[in-house]
Amino acid sequence: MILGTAGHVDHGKTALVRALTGVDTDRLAEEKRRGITIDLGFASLPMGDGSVLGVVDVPGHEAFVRNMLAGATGIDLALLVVAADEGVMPQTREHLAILGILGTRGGVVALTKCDLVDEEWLELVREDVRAAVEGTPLANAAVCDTSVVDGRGLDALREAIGAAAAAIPARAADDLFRLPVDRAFSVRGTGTVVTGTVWSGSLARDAVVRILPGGLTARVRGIESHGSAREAATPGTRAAIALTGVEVGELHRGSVLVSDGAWGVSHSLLAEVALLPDTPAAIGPRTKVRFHLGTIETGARVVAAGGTLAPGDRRQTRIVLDDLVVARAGDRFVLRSASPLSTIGGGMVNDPLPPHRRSRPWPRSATSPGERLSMVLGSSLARGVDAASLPVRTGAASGEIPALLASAAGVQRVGERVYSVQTLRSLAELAMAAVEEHHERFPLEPGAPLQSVRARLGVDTQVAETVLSELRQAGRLELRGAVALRSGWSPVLSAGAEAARERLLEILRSAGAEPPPVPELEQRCGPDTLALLRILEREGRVAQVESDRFYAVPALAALVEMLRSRTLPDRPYTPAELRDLLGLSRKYLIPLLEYWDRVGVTDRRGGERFVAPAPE
Ligand SMILES: Nc1nc2c(ncn2[C@@H]2O[C@H](COP(=O)(O)OP(=O)(O)OP(=O)(O)O)[C@@H](O)[C@H]2O)c(=O)[nH]1
Ligand SMILES: [Mg+2]
Repeated sequence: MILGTAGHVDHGKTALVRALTGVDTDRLAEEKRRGITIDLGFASLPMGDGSVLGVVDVPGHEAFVRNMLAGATGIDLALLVVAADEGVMPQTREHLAILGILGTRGGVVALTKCDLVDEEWLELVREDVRAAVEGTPLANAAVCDTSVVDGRGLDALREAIGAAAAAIPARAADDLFRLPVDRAFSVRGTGTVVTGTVWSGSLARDAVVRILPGGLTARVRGIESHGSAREAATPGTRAAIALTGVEVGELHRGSVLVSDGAWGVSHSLLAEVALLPDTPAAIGPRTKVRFHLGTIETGARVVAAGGTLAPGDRRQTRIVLDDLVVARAGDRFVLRSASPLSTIGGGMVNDPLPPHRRSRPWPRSATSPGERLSMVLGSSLARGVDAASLPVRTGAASGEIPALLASAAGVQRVGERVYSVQTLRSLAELAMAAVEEHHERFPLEPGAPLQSVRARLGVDTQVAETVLSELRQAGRLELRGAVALRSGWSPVLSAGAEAARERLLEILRSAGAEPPPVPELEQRCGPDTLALLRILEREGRVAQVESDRFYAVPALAALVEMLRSRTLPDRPYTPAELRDLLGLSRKYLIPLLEYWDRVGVTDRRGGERFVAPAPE
């Protein structure tokens, strides 16, 4: 669990951390010289129950709020410091607003420098503080009077911190690893080291990590937490991670270490944004703002549904970012104006990986993983969503995904992807429409070629197969070979077509061993000839011997009969011999022999053929 300080410059944050932990977190020469904190400082606070809190000490000076943000963003608990002699000051309020935007879940207020004021004054400051924390995450926080000069209140403060920590649920154990880097440096003999708060998941020694947004990979050479070597970095702890395979120059505050392929980077996010009520100006779609998420800081524009965002507004937006960012559904972020430099609002990520660069803002915010799942599936339509990306797209811990899918209504998994049942239903209707349309246009054909039905759906094969097989199971569709037809459908013959079919059969029957080719039949029986021949073929009344020649089945049978009666089964025959035996010209004989080879009546060996005996 991580405790982060907050409060106005010079109010005694660093002194208090030192009194509690023994660590002077102001380590920079410039910090020592100026007597203020500039960058983040880190310490460990052992608690009475044996646990250890990671402590992040932040600067209070208004010029360094961006550093404060990088530190405050991964914390569980806030330690708001208000100097008793000065009371609530501008950065007390700005930091409180930031804690609210970040959704910090609790904390403690320390009134510092109590040795400098009398009780009467102190009571006024307490009132002041109570009013300031109203409506913030510290509204119900304990308020402790302290002094690092006479040591008063430090034990009570420790206890209050312990009680606040106990009220906060631990982070999920089974989740995707993510660590936003807050420092990168190199250590002689060790190499590149980064530090940060483990936001989620665990990372083991020797694991391979990806460094986003660039996508470089590195191997974890060592892990340190609270000053000692560890086998793994665990969620909600501070960690220093030694990496091999990357130069220190390739990492910086804002880099994000991840260990799973599910994480992605994006130039835009869908998010709910709220502007603080007392922010000086509205922001339009072209207003440049600073965007802070984790330790990432970049320029951004906020495109809100319905136009300009006014102070106090809370709306659904698309955020367009200057740089690629790594985010997860449910992540909180802070928006600041570049000039004047101030915190103007912030919000929560709805979808970190919207399907299109110009995806529309969601109609409403979805705050639970289940609601986000249905929004994400709704906007992905027939593309579906990669199941592996669901922890990132919904914010649910990886360990919770099976239960999420099981409990979500209207969700269906197909292989590695997830679809809304509604999407699959409309695909099914599209498939039926394609089949119906084919029946309508080609009433003499047996059905729609499956290939064309699949192409019409325009989805990957596995989804198309699922849709078609569900239609089949529901008894709406029949699949016959390579065609699909509406169940119970059969070619519909008009009276004219019926007559043409009978005429065709009559012509082929009477032509016997030498039937006319299809083009000639078309001239005599009309343009539907081929379709009618196919119907006769399916009915078993004609057989196709070569591409444009069909035989009446009895005529073909008579030829086979003649072939068998005039040959011996164990002797090979040349085509010339067979021509004479059957009395056929070459033009008819050669295609017939090839046809008989295919159906097993004859067996070709070299240039000669054996005639197979009649089956029993
Ligand atoms: N008398 C008195 N002085 C204190 C107390 N706590 C801090 N100070 C003094 O207040 C000054 C500022 O303390 P810091 O701890 O550096 O303040 P900070 O809040 O960390 O300041 P920034 O990090 O720059 O925002 C120092 O000179 C401290 O010695 C206290 O309890 N009593
Ligand atoms: Mg300080």
